[in-house]
Amino acid sequence: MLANRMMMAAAVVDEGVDFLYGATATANNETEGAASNAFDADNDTYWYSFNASSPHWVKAQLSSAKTGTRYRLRIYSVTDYAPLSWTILGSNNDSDWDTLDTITSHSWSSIEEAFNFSNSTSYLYYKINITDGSHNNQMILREWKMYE
Ligand SMILES: [Ca+2]
Repeated sequence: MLANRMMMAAAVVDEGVDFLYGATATANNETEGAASNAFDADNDTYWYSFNASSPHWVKAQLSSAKTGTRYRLRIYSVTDYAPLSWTILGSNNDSDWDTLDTITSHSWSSIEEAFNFSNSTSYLYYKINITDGSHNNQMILREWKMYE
């Protein structure tokens, strides 16, 4: 029994600390939901870009640079206001951006999914740039978490 429990525990990914939590947040549009709602560890609050043209984006400014390699997105629903194509970008000057992950025409199986990417550079800024979604002029993210 104990051995089974230990095996189950080992199968769970230890993601560590979500370093986007509490980040200084900005977005292309915050008409119906503040950008900071994507970084408050509350699944009930969300960033909502409303009646805004694509791309929709949210940017996090950190107090110290972090080397992200994994992130989680929690969306509104798998069919409504869902991001379908996006890039994850990193910057240290809020001007020059490196593309860290590119997702195209994603098919959501759950309202929260995790994505991994290879990266060995620390960044002070992270941005998700959403180029396609289930609603062209609206976009919602409940949470965007990232881990080293
Ligand atoms: Ca939230």
